[in-house]
Amino acid sequence: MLGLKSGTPPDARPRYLRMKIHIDGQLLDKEDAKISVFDHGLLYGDGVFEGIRIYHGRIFRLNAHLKRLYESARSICMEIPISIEEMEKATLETVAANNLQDGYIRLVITRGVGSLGLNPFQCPRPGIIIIASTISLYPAERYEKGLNLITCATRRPTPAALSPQVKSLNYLNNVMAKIEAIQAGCEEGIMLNEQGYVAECTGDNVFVIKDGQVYTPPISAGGLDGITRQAVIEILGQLGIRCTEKMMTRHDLFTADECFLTGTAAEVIPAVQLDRRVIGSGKPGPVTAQVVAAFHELVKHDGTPVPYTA
Ligand code: PXG
Repeated sequence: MLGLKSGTPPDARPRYLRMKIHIDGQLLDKEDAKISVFDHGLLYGDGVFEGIRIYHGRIFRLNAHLKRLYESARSICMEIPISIEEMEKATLETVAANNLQDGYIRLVITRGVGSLGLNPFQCPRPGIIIIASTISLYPAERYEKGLNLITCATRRPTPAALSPQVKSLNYLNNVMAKIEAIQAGCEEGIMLNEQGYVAECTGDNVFVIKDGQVYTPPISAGGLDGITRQAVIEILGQLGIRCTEKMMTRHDLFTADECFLTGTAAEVIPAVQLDRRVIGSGKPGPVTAQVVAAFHELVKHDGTPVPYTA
């Protein structure tokens, strides 16, 4: 020891009440959940992840998240050492072990332990981490009044560098953009692609409403194919509101009647300013309110039930 004080005080709760974390097939107490400094997930951001919500005792669109996780892994030549069914079981067990009816699951698959050197083929086995906890991304007030956005100078990387569909452990591009937003006093930032078209936000997809119709950038603009985005497109269909994918510039946001963002952590949240310019009335609009209400209704029954634990 270098005489430094440890950052986290020991958990005073009895062992059975402590947060349990899944690592490589074992459920460990939070304090014991540790991985190697030689894991390439840490050394190179080499790995993939998913963020998933639990609402009212149901895991929202678990299968879609698992499919995306395995596709991200496949895209980076990483074979997850357990099947998708085993991953589903491990996820349900971790949620049950933490007695969560509402919360947030983080699945992390690292390249695994290797040597100092990029070569991923020297890492024999990917590491599996499942955290089931809670998340609150934006203050409650922002869901009432709407977010203020900026346009980030940091662009989404070209798909020729790395596919935006890979939810990799290297989120520095998004982190840099998030720093810009926060330093500008905003909560989220619009990210443009290399050509200057709107791709998405740092951790959310974006929708605008204009003359009663809804528009969102196509995935080919460089955003993640968001699972909340997909759910909202379905909701809009059920509400009889037309939703069109369209390449957009900042002009389309400045001139929109309403704007909202979607994401696992954010859910559906209104945005009322971009670059200090007011969008529409400057208040969350009626179409956004309808979508928010329908989304809250959807998450009550659309999901895999969490197994009961006494
Ligand atoms: N774009 C990006 C770049 C994302 O990372 C979304 C859009 C929305 O996709 P889903 O499938 O979640 O609707 C994401 C996902 C966080 C956090 O801590 C962000 C995400 C996931 C988990 C945590 O901000 N974003």
